[in-house]
Amino acid sequence: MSQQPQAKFRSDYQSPEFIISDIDLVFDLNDTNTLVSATSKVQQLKQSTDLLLEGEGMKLVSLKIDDVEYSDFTQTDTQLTIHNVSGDFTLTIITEINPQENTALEGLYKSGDGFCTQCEAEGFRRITYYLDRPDVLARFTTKVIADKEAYPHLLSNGNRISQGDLDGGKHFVHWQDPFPKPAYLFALVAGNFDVLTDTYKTKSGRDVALEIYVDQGNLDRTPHAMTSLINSMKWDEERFDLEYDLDIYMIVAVDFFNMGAMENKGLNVFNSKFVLAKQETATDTDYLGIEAVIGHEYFHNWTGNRVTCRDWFQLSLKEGLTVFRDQEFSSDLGSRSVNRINNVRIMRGPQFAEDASPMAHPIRPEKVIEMNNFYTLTVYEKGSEVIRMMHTLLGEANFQKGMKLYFERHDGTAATCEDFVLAMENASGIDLTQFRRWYSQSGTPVLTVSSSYDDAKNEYALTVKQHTPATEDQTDKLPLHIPFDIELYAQDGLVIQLRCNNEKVSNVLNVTEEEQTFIFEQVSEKPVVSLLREFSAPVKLNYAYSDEELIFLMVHAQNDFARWDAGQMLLANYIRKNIANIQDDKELVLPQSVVDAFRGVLLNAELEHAFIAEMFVLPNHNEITGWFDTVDVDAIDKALGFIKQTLATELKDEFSATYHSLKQGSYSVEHDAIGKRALRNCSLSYLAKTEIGEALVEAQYQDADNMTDTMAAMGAANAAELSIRQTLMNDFSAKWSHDGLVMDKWFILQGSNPSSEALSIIKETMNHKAFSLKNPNRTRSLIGSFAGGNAVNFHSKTGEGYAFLGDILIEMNESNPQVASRLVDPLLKFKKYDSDRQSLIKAQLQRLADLDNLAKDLYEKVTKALA
Ligand code: B3K
Ligand code: ZN
Repeated sequence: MSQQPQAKFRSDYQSPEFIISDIDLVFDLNDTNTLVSATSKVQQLKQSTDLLLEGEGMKLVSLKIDDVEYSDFTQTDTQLTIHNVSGDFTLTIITEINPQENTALEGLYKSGDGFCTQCEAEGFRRITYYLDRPDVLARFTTKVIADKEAYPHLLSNGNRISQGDLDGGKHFVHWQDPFPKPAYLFALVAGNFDVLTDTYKTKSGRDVALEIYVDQGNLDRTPHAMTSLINSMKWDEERFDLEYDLDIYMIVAVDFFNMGAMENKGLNVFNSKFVLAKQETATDTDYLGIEAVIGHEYFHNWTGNRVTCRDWFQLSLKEGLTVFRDQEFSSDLGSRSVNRINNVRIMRGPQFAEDASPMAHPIRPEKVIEMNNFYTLTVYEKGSEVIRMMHTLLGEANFQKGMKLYFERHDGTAATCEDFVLAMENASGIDLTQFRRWYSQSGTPVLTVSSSYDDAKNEYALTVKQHTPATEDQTDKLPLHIPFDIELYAQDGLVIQLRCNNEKVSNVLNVTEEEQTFIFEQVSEKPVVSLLREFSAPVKLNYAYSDEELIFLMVHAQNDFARWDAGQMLLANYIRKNIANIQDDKELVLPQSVVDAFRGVLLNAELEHAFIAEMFVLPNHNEITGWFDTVDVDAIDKALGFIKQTLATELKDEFSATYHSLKQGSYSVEHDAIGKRALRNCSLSYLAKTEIGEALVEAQYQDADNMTDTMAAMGAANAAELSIRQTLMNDFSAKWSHDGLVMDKWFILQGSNPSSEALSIIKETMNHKAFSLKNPNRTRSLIGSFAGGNAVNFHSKTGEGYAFLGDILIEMNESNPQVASRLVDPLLKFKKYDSDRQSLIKAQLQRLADLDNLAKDLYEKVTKALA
């Protein structure tokens, strides 16, 4: 490395020395040389007479103060300092940028034939020199000029105030956003699109124009996004009493995008993956993902845009809260238990893994080199769990009072996580002093619980110990305030009311100390306890459940989540046991009682179909990795294979009956129809492991009239390594090669191919005409699924998997460091593996560290891992 990137610390926050209240932007769009003129009203707030502006990768064409050329400035690669300025003044800067060459997809870039922007976190500084920090809020006007034929649609934030034709075949549209905003919420899009329009009447009676812009020819894949948007607007009014505030809401789908989507004020830019869907091209999971992401970006309009973040360390203020809101939205519209199960899987798998990795950080990080590295599962998903815990502690009514107070206090400003907690505390009167530690402490707490029953006194005691192991960023951990939701059951399955000190008490226990004992009275028989119901806190639970107790809970627990969790714990016990058996060369076991418990679930007509399907999803490789200090990749794979095979063989008749009974007529995305397909396809994935599988898979592939069923057939063939696999793969590729978004599904199957030939097939696949490392979706599908979802092949003892990823990362370090920095994650966790694998992985990290142009995204992660 030539120059070492510098870290920023949360504790160093200083309010701005200058602010910008208004900015007028003019863009003259050209592929390789776009001119940007920015006229800002600047105000000096502190003593300093040096105005420091951020700016990277562009040419400064001219600089004026109060309309007069000004030359008293100095420049570095990343900053422009204007000297000797004070009071109020107008600053006009003209810069030249090259969108065509912008492969990092930050700032202004070309996606296909169109132009678009991505400014969060620090992309605006690639457009013009600016106070690019979230606590500087300005009113923006934006005039976009471009060739009229190539770019008939010119979009930016806010409302259209004028438009017209210009010389040379150009035209312009002028936009004004009345809401002051930080630069990261700025957006511009230009292109030739098809548009789906609709209107929404807000509950106070205002009409909002809704417009979804997609590449030409894609209009038939747009209605679901529109429905999701309308549902989001309605839901936010009903549940949070929040209304939309502009006259127009636009969504643009683009093919080249580093993340899912972006909540720019009034003009969301979306990865086309989260907009486009029709039954022939999108799976049910895609449909649900679109609903969730459209909701998420819409909900940001209040939690993120109207109240934004003071500094980037506060990112979870908007992200944790908005994820909580989108999870509630999906749960209110669909199945609450299935949503909860899937969110908990993300926590227990990749989030727990992140918290145990060199990148461990609290939901409000203390130290950042590259902000884009902190759009993490910890900030988002654990951040949402922290909001959820407050919701659990306060209850819905108090939580909503807290939201009201938060908006009363902070609307139109840039706030902190502390501001949010204080509003919740003040509105509810509930003391959150200790709870605040969740914001500053990283790592996953472990709750170790033991119980005893005193039949002379009719008392049941639960002793709860909490311990948070040291993480790479933080050694000393304090006890947290953990809402611990429990329930007691009598042998007949009836719920036992919890009583302490002669009073009924809530199911949510307040665990606040390192060790605490809760004694429950009037418990007339030895109960079965259901612990950590609804995953009431993001912790690991240790409790010595017997098989009988877990099977009891699978049948009798009052809520679906607790039943699912009991099933998962039962499976976990046998996965662990069989991993040990494999290592000790012993026979593998899955008792009949366990098989019968799962048979009971499959045959239970009272359960939701989608829920039954979830019961049969085994913990995945990544989640299991988290249970061990040192991982035996091959043993995990064998143990999982054995359990899947045993359930498939033993329950073949039941799966077969389920499969045949759930065939549906016409396709619909109603939740019930999705549930039926989920269970039918879950049955297929098990049946694929039996002798009747191949024929069923082939027939389903041929008959399918929707992508869910097609992919289920292909996924089953892939996972079970059926001989039909290659035929199906060829057929699919011949049919869909023209459509990158659909081909992503095929690339994922190639990347996660369990065959020992996988790596050479993947290398060959990189030459497929639909593949390109320049497109983040393609890259994530093929390379991401290999590194993150094909453990046996990626961790092959030869080290070839690691070297392959190393090569890709070296290439992407230059073209798109943000995407490279996501792909590197599996390499960071090398401490989990045996010493041979550790040195092979470290050699790849070292190759990266030795690059003299290592981008700060990778620099931050690689140096942390190697430290
Ligand atoms: N706020 C954006 C994420 C921006 C990521 C920048 N690297 C999307 C979202 O969370 O809604
Ligand atoms: Zn978000």
